[in-house]
Amino acid sequence: MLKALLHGAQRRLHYALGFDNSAGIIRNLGYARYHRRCQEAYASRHPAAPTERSRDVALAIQGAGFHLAPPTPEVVAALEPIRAMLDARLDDPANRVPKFDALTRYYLSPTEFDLVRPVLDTWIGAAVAHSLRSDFAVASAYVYRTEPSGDAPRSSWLWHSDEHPDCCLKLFVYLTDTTIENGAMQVHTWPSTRDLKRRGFADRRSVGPTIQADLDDPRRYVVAEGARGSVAFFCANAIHRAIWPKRSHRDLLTFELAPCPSADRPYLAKPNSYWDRPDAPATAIAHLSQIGTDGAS
Ligand SMILES: O=C(O)CCC(=O)C(=O)O
Repeated sequence: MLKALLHGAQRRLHYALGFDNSAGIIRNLGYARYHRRCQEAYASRHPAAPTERSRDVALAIQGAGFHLAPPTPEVVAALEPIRAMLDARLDDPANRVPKFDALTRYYLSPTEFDLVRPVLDTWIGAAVAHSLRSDFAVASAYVYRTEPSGDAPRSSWLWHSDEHPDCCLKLFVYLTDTTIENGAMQVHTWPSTRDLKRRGFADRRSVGPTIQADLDDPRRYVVAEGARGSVAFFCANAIHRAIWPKRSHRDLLTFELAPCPSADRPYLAKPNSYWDRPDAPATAIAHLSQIGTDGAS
C-alpha cells in the first residue's frame, strides 16, 4: 500500500517536471542529452528540407503525440513482397503468447528485418527523422495479431503509458483494415494524457473513479481506425489501450524507434532491455558494426 502510494507520488513528480515518463530524473536528463547529441549529428549532415507530409507528421506528433497517416501507394507496394513472410509468422501457433489466449507476437530476426526495411525507407523514415530532428535506430520490430478473446482487460488492455524515454517513437503499420470491430487501439492525445497524468493517473491497476470516467469518455480519446497500409506514429507515453476484436482479427507490423547518432538505421533487435540506458544505442551500434549486421558473433 505504502509502496503504491510512493510509486504514484514519484510518477506525479516526473509529470509535474514536464517529463512524459517516470524513469528517473537523472535518466531523463541522460535521454535528453543523448537526443541532443543525435540531433547535432543529424544537423551536421545537412538533411534535405522536410516535405509537406513530413512536416505535417512532425507537427502532429509534437502537438498530439499521435498521428494516423492513411495508406499511400508507396507503403502498400513496400508491404506486398513481405506479406507472405509476415502472414506465415502470424499464422504459426508457435508464436502465440502463452499468457494471453488470443495474442500472437513475433520479433523479427536481423535477416527478416532486412526484408522489412524498405517499409521504413519510404516517406515513413523521412517523417520520423524530421519528427525527431535526428536519425534513428530500430530498437525492435515485430508482427502482432489480436483475435477475439474471452480475457478480462489486463496488461496492455488497461489504459496505460509505456513509460519509454520521451524521445522514442512507436510505429504501427496496419497489415489489415482496422476498425473498432477488429480491435483498433484507443489513444488519449497529449492534451488529454497530460491532464490525466497531472490529475493523478499513474498506475493502470489503480485508478480513481473520476479519472476512470474521463479515461473511458469517448469524447476524450481517438479510435485508431484505418485501412491496410495506414501508419500510426505514436509516442507510447500517451495514454492508450489495446481492445480485443469483437470479430475477425487485426494484424500490425510494429517498430520501436529511438534517436541514433549514425544515419544507417541499425536494427538492434533489443526489445525492452534497450530502454534502460540512454547510451545503449551507441554501445549497441558499435557492437553491431563489429559483429556484422546478421547479429552473428
Ligand atoms: O495493441 C494495441 O492496440 C496497443 C498495444 C500497446 O498497448 C502497446 O503497443 O503499447
